[in-house]
Amino acid sequence: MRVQVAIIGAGPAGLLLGQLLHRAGIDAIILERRSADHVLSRIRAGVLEQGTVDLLDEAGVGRRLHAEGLVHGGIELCFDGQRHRIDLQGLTGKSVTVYGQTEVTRDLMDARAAAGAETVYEAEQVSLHDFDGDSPVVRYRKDGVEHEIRCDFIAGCDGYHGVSRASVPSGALETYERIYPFGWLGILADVKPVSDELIYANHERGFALCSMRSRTRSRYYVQCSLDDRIEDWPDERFWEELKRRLDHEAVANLVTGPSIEKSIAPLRSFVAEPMRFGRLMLAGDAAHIVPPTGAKGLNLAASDIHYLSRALIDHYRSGTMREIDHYSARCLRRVWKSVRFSWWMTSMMHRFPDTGEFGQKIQEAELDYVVGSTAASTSLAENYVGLPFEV
Ligand code: RFL
Ligand code: PHB
Repeated sequence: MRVQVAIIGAGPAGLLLGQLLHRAGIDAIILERRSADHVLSRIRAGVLEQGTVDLLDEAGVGRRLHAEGLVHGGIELCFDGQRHRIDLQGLTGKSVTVYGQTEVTRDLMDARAAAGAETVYEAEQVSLHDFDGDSPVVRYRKDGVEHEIRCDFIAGCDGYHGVSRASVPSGALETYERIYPFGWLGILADVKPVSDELIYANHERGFALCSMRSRTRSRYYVQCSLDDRIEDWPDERFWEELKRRLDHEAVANLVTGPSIEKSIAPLRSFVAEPMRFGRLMLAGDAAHIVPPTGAKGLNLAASDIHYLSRALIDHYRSGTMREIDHYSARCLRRVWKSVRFSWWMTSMMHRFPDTGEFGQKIQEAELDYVVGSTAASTSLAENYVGLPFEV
């Protein structure tokens, strides 16, 4: 079989690219290792930047997002027992939308099915070949049968553990990494959120985050040890720990209930450069990972797809590689700014085992400065709502 673009991975990056290309009349196939139900069962991101919302509108999948998404004009930072609001809307003129990654993925899957575009789920042993020349090839197995796809380009949207980045010859990629000495334990529960806006809490027992998926479904996280296992955290222990890390008002308003999902995620920053190797372009988590503290992972995947879809559309209109040639550098300028912001938010909000008294005093001064200075809160707000896409 022959297509113009072979997309590896049906996460938000791959599905969004597929939709934007489909609308531009470019034909693409998506190969996904897992089943559609498995992809939809992963509870991940919850906060969308305006640029991501605009891109989802452009892809024609914004209807439910606008009907059900919660528009938030601020976030709260909690430390020393007090909450401080960062007025995102007042400081930047922009807001964010709370709408789960699961819902974004479902909307994109539905649109793809309605368009009759092909996605192969449970594609096994996907392998990438000849992308350093003009005619890349992708092979995979499905139900015991070998398949081969010839294409013009391969989009590697298969996440951090995917095959795309791993197929680039060692030595052609430079990687940068920071592993944080803790994880996040997250739970989802069908209870009313504790507050109308997200609360990011710095407490001596560790970080906590109060988020939500809707007016009746809450998502909460606490910083945990990398050695912790889910079995160590029955619901009662989670709720007790969360309460200890929040202010009195939040504790009084917190509604608890049985968890419907519980998971532990390690935190890391990672970037692979460049993001293009011949006719293979990496996008989203396949190229970079950020700790979730800045809510940037899904949004970065979307901004990569913004640049990649434009570069591919330009290629098929102009017959040149001029935009493809700029793809990696354009993405990386924005990626590194989000990597910096996510690292900074993580450093400011968590307890690190080796901080020491001096480090602790610096963290307290930083928090006090951020909420007390308009310049500093504007900088946080500008990054949180999302830096503009470059042209
Ligand atoms: P994904 O979502 O990992 O999708 C990649 C897909 O590729 C498939 N795949 C393969 N397919 C074929 N062949 C292979 N060999 C393959 N190997 C893998 C996988 O099965 C999968 O379906 O990557 P993508 O599309 O780049 O999307 C990235 C986002 O999922 C990720 O950045 C966010 O979830 C990060 N993140 C957050 N981002 C935000 O913007 N805001 C948030 O509030 C936010 N919160 C979070 C998060 C991530 C978290 N975890 C668990 C990592 C909270 C958490 C707890
Ligand atoms: C979430 O709702 O899952 C969420 C929100 C904000 C973050 C990270 C995760 O910074």
